[in-house]
Amino acid sequence: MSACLVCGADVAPALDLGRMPMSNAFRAPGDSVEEFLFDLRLGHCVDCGMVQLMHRVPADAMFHADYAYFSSTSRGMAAHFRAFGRWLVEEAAPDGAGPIVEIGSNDGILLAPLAEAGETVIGVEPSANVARAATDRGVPTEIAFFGLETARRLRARLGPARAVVGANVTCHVEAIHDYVAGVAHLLAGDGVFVFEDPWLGTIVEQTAVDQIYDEHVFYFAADPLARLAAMHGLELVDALAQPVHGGSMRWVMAPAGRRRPSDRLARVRAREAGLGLRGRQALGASLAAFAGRATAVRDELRATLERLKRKGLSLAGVGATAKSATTLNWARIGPDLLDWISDTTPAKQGRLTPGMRIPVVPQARFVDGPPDAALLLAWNHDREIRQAFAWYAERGGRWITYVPAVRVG
Ligand code: DWN
Ligand code: SAH
Ligand code: ZN
Repeated sequence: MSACLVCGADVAPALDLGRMPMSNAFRAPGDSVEEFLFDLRLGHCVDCGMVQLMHRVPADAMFHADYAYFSSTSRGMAAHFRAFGRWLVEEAAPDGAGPIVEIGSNDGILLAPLAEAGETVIGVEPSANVARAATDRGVPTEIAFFGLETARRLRARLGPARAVVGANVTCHVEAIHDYVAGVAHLLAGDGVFVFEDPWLGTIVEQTAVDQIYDEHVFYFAADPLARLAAMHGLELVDALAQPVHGGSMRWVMAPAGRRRPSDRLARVRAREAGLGLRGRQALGASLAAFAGRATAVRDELRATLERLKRKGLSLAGVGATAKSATTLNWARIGPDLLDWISDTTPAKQGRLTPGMRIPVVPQARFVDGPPDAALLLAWNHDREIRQAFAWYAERGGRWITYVPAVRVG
């Protein structure tokens, strides 16, 4: 048992994925330093229901000046964030003075178009390398972990914020109370806190078990988030489903009593009830069923790759994602099965994947000499990748996917 990071009650175990490396700890070939491992274990709080990791990796071991994930590597995500920015300034926070503050702004994928449109923006990003990419494209960025201290500094300097926004960052923060207290302190009275993260509903429904990894400390659903908001004078007022990362949810919080909770939020709650995610007993049972399905998919994926390999097919992966650290290490898929994994991120190329140590190669390798079958590890960018590589399937190349189930195309 561990203590819930939100309410302090017991966390009941739901799924044990074993010893894992850090998901973005790509290694230099020949590096003999022993790899840091931790217990990747998912649980749910018996009181507030927050689904969370039972053991965490310290934030500064994951987010630093050699962070491997650059958000702007996907064109689909760039389009998503352009639309997100427009929605933010036109619909979510149309009026109000004060800056738009983005937490976890990475290489500026959301803020750059807003800055170009003349909005006052500032990013808060602890990973100095990706932050530098943002400042290089004109996005003012503070290199820091967001929390109450950073919020005080920003408010003193820039005034209360019209909007605080964060994509794929809130669920990453173990020190969640310091973080939400910072948001509450920084927001103007009529401001909004908008954040999107992978939604527990889709993870369970799609058996997307590889969304579970070190950086994802929390797996959000409405009830536990509403409780967290209330602990800081905020209120959960809206929820908008997003197609990105396999199925995310954009949540909106506002100072308590300032905005009427939407019908959309009520519908999301109803969907969560339908998926068995509300109430302790239902949640425990749903997560147990999810764990069973995830284990079956893992076994089938490994068996499928072994079968294709025995038939003499060459196999490789596409997308050295953080998620794939869970898939590959949990299923023990190594260089004996996958020759290499292609990835467009220069910071990952020439390195080995964490744990299983599969070489990461530039995408040109896939173009020059594609494998007989390709494991789509960046399955959340399925459409973008299949379109870019339409020639691959036309030439008889076979895509292997595993969310929600194993499929060889
Ligand atoms: O939450 C997080 C999300 C936003 O990003 C972070 N904790 C870490 C990271 O997770 P991920 O690595 O699982 O994210 P993606 O977006 O699935 O990563 C895609 C990877 O695939 C990148 O390394 C880029 C690469 N890629 C590629 O090689 N060819 C992507 C596309 C679209 C391509 O065509
Ligand atoms: N928002 C981008 C990046 C997501 S990756 C996107 O959606 O593509 C998560 C980012 O959050 C990383 O760049 C990481 O350095 C940053 N991060 C992690 N903890 C943080 C914290 N406490 N405050 C601000 N940023 C944080
Ligand atoms: Zn709790």
